Amino acid sequence: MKIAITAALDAGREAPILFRGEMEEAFALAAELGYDGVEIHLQHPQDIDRIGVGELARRHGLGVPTLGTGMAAGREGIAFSDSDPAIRARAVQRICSQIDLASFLHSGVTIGLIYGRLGSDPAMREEKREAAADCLKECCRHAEHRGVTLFLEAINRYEMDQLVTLDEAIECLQKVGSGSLKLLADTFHMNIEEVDLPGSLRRAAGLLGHVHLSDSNRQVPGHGHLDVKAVLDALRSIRFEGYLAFEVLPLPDPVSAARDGIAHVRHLLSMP
Ligand SMILES: [Mn+2]
Repeated sequence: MKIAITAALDAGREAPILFRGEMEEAFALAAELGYDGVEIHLQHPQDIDRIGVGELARRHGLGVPTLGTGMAAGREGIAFSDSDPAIRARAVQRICSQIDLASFLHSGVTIGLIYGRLGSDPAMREEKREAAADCLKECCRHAEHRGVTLFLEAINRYEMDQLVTLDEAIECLQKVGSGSLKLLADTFHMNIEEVDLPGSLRRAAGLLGHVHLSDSNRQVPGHGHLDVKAVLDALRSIRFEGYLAFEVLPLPDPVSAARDGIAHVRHLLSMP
């Protein structure tokens, strides 16, 4: 299993992004502390200099496991489930341009908040559910063409009202049925929604492509009360070989968090 920090040029105080600032600094910090990659969160693909970032990754020997896309949903209100077809088209267009960037960086693309909510009107829920799945299918076709993997994320009920558990996300993934679509398990959301974290991860065997690893309080592993060892053991048992990305609050400060998180996880991974 490989370990990544999360980084963004800028992010709100409450956003679970470990490092905020220039990509040069993010990659240098990740390399210095022994990480394997940097997960980049960005609103628009053109927000970063893709040639420069590709060069940074090569120079430091780091991967870019995935591009986080939730900012576009949060800041612009675009989503796959929107009842307005023009807004759905903008969301699909944004993800397709993220796929183009991911193809250049040998990265993946996360589909989280941009999948969108169903809302409270029962008459609209089924229609919105179908619309979101259709948007995802369209993005999968582009991803297949570009050789990029999309990671569909299950998100807790306070932020989303569909694909809340891993089982629900798996059902959607199987319905869409694309070789370019994998599951993203986020332990913060799972800690709220799942009955049994290791059991849910084992049911995702073969479908899981990426993990957002954070403790119960959205801090780095080891700073809360999640049974991180049990999560890592379950991932080992399903032979998960992707990235564990620390999608966490930068507490008490980014450098201490990055140092503590990797030390804790490497220690647990070294245990039988
Ligand atoms: Mn996440």
